[in-house]
Amino acid sequence: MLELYQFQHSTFCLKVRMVLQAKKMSYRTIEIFPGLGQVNVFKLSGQRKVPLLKDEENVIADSSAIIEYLENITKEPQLIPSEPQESTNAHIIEDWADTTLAKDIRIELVRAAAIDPSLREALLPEDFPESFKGLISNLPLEFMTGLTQAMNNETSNTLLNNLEKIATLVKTKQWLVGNSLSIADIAVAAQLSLLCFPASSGENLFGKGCPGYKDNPRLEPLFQWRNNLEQLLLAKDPTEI
Ligand SMILES: N[C@@H](CCC(=O)N[C@@H](CS)C(=O)NCC(=O)O)C(=O)O
Repeated sequence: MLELYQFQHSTFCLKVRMVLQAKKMSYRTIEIFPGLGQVNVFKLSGQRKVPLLKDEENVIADSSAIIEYLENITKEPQLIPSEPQESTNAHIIEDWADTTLAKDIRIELVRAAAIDPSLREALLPEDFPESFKGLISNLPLEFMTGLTQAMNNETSNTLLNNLEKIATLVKTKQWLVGNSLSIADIAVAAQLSLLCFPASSGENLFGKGCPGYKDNPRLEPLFQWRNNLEQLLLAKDPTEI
């Protein structure tokens, strides 16, 4: 059985789970507690980040490397295009989503959490001790607002512009690259979860997200596209994707 070492709310872990769902592969998740729990990840892989996939004696770190590994063991549906131009485009979009998009969205989430104690509490791991939860959601805000003041608005403008462009695109085209689902769609959709948490994030987070994004009418087609994609991964036969 494949084992996915993960943080429940990590977008990179969600990206790998979406691929496992698309390929209808069975797996079990091993929830890692940030900090101490990562010692185990380090022992297994020589690095501390999740997602980490363990398939018997094979241990693979990094979501993109994991997806390549999964693509090699289960071909259907093919998520890394073989046609050279589509393959290049899919990899470039995946890389953009994993780096620039991921970083800009994390900044927005920190901003949103700084002003919303209930979001801060909901983001804690499900098995986080109840007695500490209140403490964290009531932390003085100076620390987090200090962080957000250090960031200028440039990020928000670029992020919003890029997201609006994708929102316009997905109104008329179902897939970002070519005519079928690819790693490009999955990489972008996974990062979007922090702006507007989908049902799969659990009842504590569902509906929460970042003001200015989750409630922005111009981005509605984008979150709709992301929700449709999640539905499709859950419901469909892999050959129909
Ligand atoms: N490029 C990596 C990024 C993975 C990553 O940044 N993981 C974060 C969780 S979202 C992590 O494990 N952070 C813990 C740490 O840096 O100690 C991938 O695609 O898997």
